[in-house]
Amino acid sequence: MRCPLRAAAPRRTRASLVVLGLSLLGGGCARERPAAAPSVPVVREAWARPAAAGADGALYFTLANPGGDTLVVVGARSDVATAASLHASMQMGTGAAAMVHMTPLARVAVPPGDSVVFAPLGRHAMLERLRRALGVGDSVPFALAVTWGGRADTLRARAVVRPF
Ligand SMILES: [Cu+2]
Repeated sequence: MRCPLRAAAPRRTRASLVVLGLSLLGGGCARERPAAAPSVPVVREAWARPAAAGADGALYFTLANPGGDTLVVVGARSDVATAASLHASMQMGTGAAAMVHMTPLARVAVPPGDSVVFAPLGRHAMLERLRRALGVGDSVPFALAVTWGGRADTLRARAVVRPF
C-alpha cells in the first residue's frame, strides 16, 4: 500500500503541513505515526475560488475526523468576508436548463473516523461580501466553529486561491 505521507511530504506549503499531519493519522501508515499524534480534526486541501471585492466567494476543503467523537461544524468565518456561512449546492436539471441552488446548512456532521468533502456543486463555506479581492495564489485564513467531544472548538486553516 502506498503511504500518503510520502506523497505529501515533498510539498512544503503551509497547507501541505496540515495534510502531512493528517497523513500521519491515516490508514496504512501506522508505523510512522508519532506516539504523541493527537486524533484531532484536520482541515486539509483547502482552497478558494477567485472573486472580486464586494462579491461572494467560496471555500472548499476536506474535513477529517480521526477521533472517536462525532465532529459537528456549526459555522465558519474569515477576516476577508463580511460574513460566512455553510451552504450546500444542488444542481437541478441538466444541460442548458441546469440551475444551481444553494441552501444554508445549520450543521455538518463528520462521523468518527470519517471525512466530509466540501467541493464545487456540493458543500462549501460561503464568503459573503468580500472585504478584498481574492486573486489566484492568495492565502485566505478562515476558521470553522465546531463541537467535538461535547465541547466547542475552533479549527483554523488557510485556503489557497486557485482558478475555478
Ligand atoms: Cu453558497
